[in-house]
Amino acid sequence: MITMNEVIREGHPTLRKKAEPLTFPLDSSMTELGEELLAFLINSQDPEIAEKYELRPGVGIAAPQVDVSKRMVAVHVPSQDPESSDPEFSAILVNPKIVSHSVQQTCLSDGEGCLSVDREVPGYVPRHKRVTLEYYELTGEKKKVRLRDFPAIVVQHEIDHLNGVMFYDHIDPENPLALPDNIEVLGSEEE
Ligand code: NB4
Ligand code: NI
Repeated sequence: MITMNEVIREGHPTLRKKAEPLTFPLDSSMTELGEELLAFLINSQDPEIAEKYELRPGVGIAAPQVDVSKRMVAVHVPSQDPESSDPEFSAILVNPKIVSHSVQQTCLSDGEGCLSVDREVPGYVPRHKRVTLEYYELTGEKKKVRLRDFPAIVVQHEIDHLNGVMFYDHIDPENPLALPDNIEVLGSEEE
């Protein structure tokens, strides 16, 4: 089981490396890692399990964060509608790629955090509001999905990790709370 002990922190060189693409068929160690990354997110969102294992809640995690420099991430965004039990977007993404995106930008009103960053970094992180994402499932099946708003932001944060980019690289160092033109601020879902 992945816990915070497996998550590498700021300063670790792997977080600044460009991760390697995967080839199919995946070997079982990579399939297992994908499943473990998604299980970590689901566990981290369960208040009892999160407390017991001291997990920070997460909606996304990238393989480089557990020191595996490969292009794989997991995303688990629960439904905004508490009536619905199916998540808004939940997937293990292999070799994910944003193939097109809106000009319109968005950002979370409370900024972003990162499981690999043990401090608060204030400031808006501009993201594309809509993205078209191509990726492969663990089986090798190719997928293409359109995402917007929160799920799109999460996927952009995770793909950045595959390219050695941290969320605060996008914050305006002069004025962290400056809003670029053509940006919409999204009420953060962070509780
Ligand atoms: C990735 C996210 C940071 C901003 C905004 C938020 C949380 C993360 C990092 C965009 C992507 C992890 C991976 C949350 C969270 C909202 C939904 C459902 C019920 C609790 C959960 C809390 F956990 N960030 N954590 N940070 N990262 N919202 N939510 N809620 O996920 O570093 O690279 O369970
Ligand atoms: Ni992160």
